[in-house]
Amino acid sequence: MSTEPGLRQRRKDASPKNESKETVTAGRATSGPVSVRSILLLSLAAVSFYIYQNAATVRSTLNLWAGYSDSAQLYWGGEVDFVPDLEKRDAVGEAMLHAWSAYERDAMGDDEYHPISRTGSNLTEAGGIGYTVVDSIDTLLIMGLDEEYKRARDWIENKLTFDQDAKFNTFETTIRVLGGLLSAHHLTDDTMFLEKAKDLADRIMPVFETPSGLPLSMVNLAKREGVPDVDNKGLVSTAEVSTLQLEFRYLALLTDNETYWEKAEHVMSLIKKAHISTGLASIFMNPEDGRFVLAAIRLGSRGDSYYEYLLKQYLQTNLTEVVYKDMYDDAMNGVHNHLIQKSQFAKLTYTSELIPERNRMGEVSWRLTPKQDHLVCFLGGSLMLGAVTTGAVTQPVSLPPRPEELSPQGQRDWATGIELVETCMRTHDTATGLSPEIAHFRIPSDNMDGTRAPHDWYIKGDRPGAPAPYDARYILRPETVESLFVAYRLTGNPRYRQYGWDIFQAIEKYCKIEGGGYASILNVDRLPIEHEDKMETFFMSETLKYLYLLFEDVNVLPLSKYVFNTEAHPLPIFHPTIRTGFS
Ligand code: DMJ
Repeated sequence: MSTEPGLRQRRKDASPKNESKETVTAGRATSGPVSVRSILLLSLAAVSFYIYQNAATVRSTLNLWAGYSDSAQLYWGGEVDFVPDLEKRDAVGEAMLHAWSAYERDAMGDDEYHPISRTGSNLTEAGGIGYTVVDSIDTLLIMGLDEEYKRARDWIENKLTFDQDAKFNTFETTIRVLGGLLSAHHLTDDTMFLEKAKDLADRIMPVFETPSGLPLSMVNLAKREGVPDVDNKGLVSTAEVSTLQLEFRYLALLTDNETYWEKAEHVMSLIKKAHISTGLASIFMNPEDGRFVLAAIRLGSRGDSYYEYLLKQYLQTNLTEVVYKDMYDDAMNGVHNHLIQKSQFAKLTYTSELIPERNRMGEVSWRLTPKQDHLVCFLGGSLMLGAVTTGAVTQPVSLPPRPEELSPQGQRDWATGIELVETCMRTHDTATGLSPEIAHFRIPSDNMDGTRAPHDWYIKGDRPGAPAPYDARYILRPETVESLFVAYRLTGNPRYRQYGWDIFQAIEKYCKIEGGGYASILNVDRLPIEHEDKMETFFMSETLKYLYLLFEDVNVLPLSKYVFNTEAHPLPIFHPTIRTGFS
């Protein structure tokens, strides 16, 4: 896929690094009056402390000096730079090789990898389903890692079987494995991938056999049976049922089998029918009656990719299915009216959650909770992409878009998208430069004054000496770099590359395991760091892919021709031959 020679080829050609070894001659300290030196040191300490306490303010002041006024940030008028940065791209490629080689050495074929113990494990005792191999294979292809790709392909052809008598998560299996196979098929035209994809999809299809047609959360792949999620009383999560559509629709196109399309599309018609008046969706639905149940409303876990796929279904079929534009626009109005907030001090744009509460009379009220999952960081890029498509008054819009090319809603979404990307970057203002799993934004009622928390946000439960709370982890998630990739492709603004590079450097510094692979860390705001022995499959599938593409030639996988599924597997945009069955 690269327009440049593959990474292996480039590595052979690479000349030794020109490392300049600066010799510093330590001079003797000038023996000035002690008091002057002390004053200088004290002032330096005071300035450093002020910068630490007021990182966001200092950063915005520096941005203003550098010419990034608020409006300039929104409609980038600076130099548009779409030139590939091959050195940085290849550094990310080397990271992929470091991750993949360790997995291949220690755990080839296993679903998951543990880089510290150098072991692999499977999701169930029945056996693996190619979770890591299939999730990573298109990244190997895109990066030109041809030998690794060939071995991965051979493993899929000869060793992978979906005949596993155990229950697997419907959504995760679809986005990682079915999505990975479809993407590999598209990039190579190799029918082996399509055959495997059909086999897997046919084993998943029985999940749709419920009274409503909403798919069950789990599936037994050997028995071809949907299995209810007893932990959640048989309910299904909204994001999970509504994040299968890109994959099943593309499979329908490739196989001419409309059933895949119809089953997946029926879910969307149910969601439209069950419509909550705000345009938002609660995070659980009932597969018996196809309705929403009273539950939290949020853009984070169990909600996130519902919003993502509303837009992407509209994009996948080349802006032809207006029903998805309407549903997406409605949802984004709900997001703006109910979930978007400004932080107390630095006025950062963030998203909150709505939690339902019942009083003794059974009446429901909604509590606004200022909690933003790292997962929500997909939204910045998504809003920007929506602004130049559903929010455009002309097609195609310029890159970057001019305000007059966008509708009022498009302008609103563009602005919010850019602001959310900035906020997600501010959640990287931690000891490691990495963002936590969950950030809580400060509100007056939380009794956190400025002396206890230096930021507009904090990590709940993070106390000196106490074990790291769940919220403090960084598990190699992709959402911020996903948005940086989209923001860069739509603007050519080099600041997004710089942000991506900063995150990549932090990953290299704190998550890289010398013996091979990368590991999650338990607390992004504590040094020295502690690792957790796990490299999530989305690190190779998404995080490294988006970082690589951030520095790659923009003609590789252009957003005008591709939609990325929620696991970063690129699927082509096409013109549908099947008509939308609902409006
Ligand atoms: C991925 O599996 C997908 O991006 C999903 O939509 C959300 N969670 C992970 C990555 O964080």
